[in-house]
Amino acid sequence: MGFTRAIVRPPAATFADGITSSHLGPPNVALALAQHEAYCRTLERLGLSLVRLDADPSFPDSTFVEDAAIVTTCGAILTRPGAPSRAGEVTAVGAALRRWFADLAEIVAPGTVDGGDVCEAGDHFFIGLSQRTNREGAAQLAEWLARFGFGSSAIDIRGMPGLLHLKTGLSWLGGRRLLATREIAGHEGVKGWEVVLVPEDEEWAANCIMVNDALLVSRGFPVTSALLGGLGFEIVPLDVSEYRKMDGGPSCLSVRW
Ligand code: CIR
Repeated sequence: MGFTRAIVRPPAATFADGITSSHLGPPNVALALAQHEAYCRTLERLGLSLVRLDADPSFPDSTFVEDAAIVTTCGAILTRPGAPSRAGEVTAVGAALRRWFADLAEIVAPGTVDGGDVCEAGDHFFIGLSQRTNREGAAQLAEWLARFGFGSSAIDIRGMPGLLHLKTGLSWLGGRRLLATREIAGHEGVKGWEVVLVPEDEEWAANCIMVNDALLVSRGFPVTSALLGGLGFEIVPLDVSEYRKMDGGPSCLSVRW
């Protein structure tokens, strides 16, 4: 079954005050808003109904809604983001989700989880251990997933430079197939999975999202797009340059179910 809904939230005027390690300079907020609108239109074209939250200037990173919740085919759970400045973001996302998921679960202290560290792959979930997601949070999530019969495996990315979240370097391509950076591909957590390697010098394109039959990929990575197009996907390029400046890729901008 495909996705029918997504939560999105535009960046606020304070967007440039968010956390970043990119050294790409400050984002242009007007351009970020235009890119966000195009992203929303793409999701709508692919058949999704959007829940649009208001921008919140008190949370500069709150456009990255994916980090605040994980939604599965069996239920939803609010995270407890690892960056203290982002902790309050779950309130608005939770309020929106309760309309569809009355018994919303939540990660509790001392656990921390960012949704960007959680890669759904059908009935299996890969959970990244990162600067944002700790062992306690990952264990809580794994236990909650197991209640519905979902499996999970942990992948420690703390020694992998350039990866803020697991999904910065890993995406599900359907079935038993993944797209991953070389380092993640070598991890025992993905053993038994078919891994398509993201081409060298295009590692940023490893974060893509499968929405129904299309694959939403960052624009500007032609080798990756050609590779993925060759696998039979409709490739939909997304302009996310301003989000990249703040360490965010295509998946971060929506919570989909
Ligand atoms: C942060 O550092 O938390 C944000 N500037 C970027 C979050 C990107 N989210 C994601 O990859 N899921």
